[in-house]
Amino acid sequence: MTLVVAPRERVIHNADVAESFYRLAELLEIEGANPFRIRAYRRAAATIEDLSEPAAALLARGETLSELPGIGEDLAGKIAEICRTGRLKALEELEARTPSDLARLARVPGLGPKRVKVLHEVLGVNSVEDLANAAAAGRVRGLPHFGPAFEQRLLRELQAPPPETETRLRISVAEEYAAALLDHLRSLPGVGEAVAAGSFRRRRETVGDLDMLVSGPASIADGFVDYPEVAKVLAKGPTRVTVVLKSGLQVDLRVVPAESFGAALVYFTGSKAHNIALRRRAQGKGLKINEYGVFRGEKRVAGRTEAEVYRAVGLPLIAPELREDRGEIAAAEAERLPVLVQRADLRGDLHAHTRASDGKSTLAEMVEAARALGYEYLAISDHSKHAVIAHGLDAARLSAQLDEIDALNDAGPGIRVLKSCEVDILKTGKLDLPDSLLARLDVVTAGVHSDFALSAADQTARLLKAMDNPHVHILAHPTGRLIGERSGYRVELEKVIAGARDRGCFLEVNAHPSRLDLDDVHARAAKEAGVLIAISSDAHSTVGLANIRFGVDQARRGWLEANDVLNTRRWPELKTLLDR
Ligand code: DGT
Ligand code: CA
Ligand code: CA
Repeated sequence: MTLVVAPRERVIHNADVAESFYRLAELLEIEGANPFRIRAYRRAAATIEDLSEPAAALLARGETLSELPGIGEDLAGKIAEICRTGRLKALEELEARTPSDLARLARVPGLGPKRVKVLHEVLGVNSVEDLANAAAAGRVRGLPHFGPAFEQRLLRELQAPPPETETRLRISVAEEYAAALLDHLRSLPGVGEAVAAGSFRRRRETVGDLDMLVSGPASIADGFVDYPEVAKVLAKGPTRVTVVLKSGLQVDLRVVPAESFGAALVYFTGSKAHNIALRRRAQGKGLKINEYGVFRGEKRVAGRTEAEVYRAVGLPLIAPELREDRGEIAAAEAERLPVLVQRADLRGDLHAHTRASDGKSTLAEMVEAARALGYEYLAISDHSKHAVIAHGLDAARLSAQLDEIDALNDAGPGIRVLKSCEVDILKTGKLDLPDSLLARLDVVTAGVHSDFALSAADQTARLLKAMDNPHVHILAHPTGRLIGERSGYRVELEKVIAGARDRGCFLEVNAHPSRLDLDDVHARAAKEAGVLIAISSDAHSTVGLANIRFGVDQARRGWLEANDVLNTRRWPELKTLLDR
């Protein structure tokens, strides 16, 4: 019998769709297209990036994408086109009529599409070389909004070596690649178990590469290299393969027999430091531990499951998130491992936006989505007025929103809608809204969105001053970092943590996969200081609510139990805790 194998199609990831839309927006901007159209593509890209499931999978299930926030019929059609064909005709046409170097120019720091448009139209600049010549000849400074200082800066930028490309992927992006790879691996004949191990399984905020582990026959390695996303095979032996995907992501695959799967899983989940500590412990008991099993002399005493491996060295199973050699082995030994918080422990979300500021969904849509998740409460926390680009609310608009929320709660929406605000902390540490208004809120989250360049002492004083205000409950994204984009502002976090404790304030683990702020280490420091953590989605659309699980991952890496988390409380208890 001949098996007919359907040709494998390239998997389209949300990152591919978003990249097409961002590129389209960029080229349209260079062309001077309608700003609303440009913004629509950027919003759609952001929505797709926020989806917790591939758009291609939604389409395959017959769901209508035009119901997603910010995505109308036209954009839904374009997403479907990308998912179906891997291409976008509108983008290809635009690329064909734009000089190829202009998009690259738009990425020179300080330039952007609008300036590139001017350079192209007025000076005929078509390439980086053209621009360098024009700047060197002093022809750039005379353009409106450019000036001599900008021209000098441009010259420096053009001479600087290209920035180091960030090669670590955010966990949310890695997850999409891992899920598609696991689907592929599980479709191969003879595959027993298949797991994405390594830093991915430990839920680190970023991953360097993916480490896939499967049990089954060695032939699986051949099926793996046929994966349509494989761009290059770096190494291939009978049971181990290393490839690079078209996206640039490196994937290591190991194929092991079922009796070694648990030992291999421990080994390839790591971390390396945890493995070394475990091996030392095994040696102390006269055992040898490696990726094939636990051995006493030549005899294998464990290896099929992870639990069996840990048991062989006298320990209970340690959750992958804890395997960083940060005291987990001693805690396991003493039977004092934390019972880690889980997504199901969360009773609500204390940080979400609506269209009133920079969200993409309406108040009613956000509330319904939170209800559908089974939450008991959702806080609506739009930005305050100082956040101008986020269309922040002034006192009058917030006040109107509070009335709207009262009316909504009266109508019995099946969930408690909490009145809240993400109020800006001004440079001085003062808040952006009057106390009289803050007093009307159920929960106040305060955050920094400007003046990142203060000294550590000034920034620390600013945050402490904000928490001095008795209306403030939660400090949002305490360091302000954006993973892969900018490091946090300079701040003495130990003082902020102690300050929060002294004032009865809470700290946020912002769950957006680009923030994850506090990070795992500082979340743990907060726990040890006795400060409760709010794990919050910071959702800017209905689909963004699902990001909360990335915050749960980091909280687990920070050893947090349900009791250490503010929003595991039922409303009556939460209400008591919010009475500062
Ligand atoms: P990454 O990829 O940089 O995000 O971090 P990992 O932890 O995934 O590291 P990776 O991919 O180099 O290796 C995967 C796991 O394999 C690692 O967590 C532990 C194990 N491993 C790798 N090299 C060694 C080693 O030299 N000794 C031991 N004991 N384990 C290792
Ligand atoms: Ca890895
Ligand atoms: Ca690896």
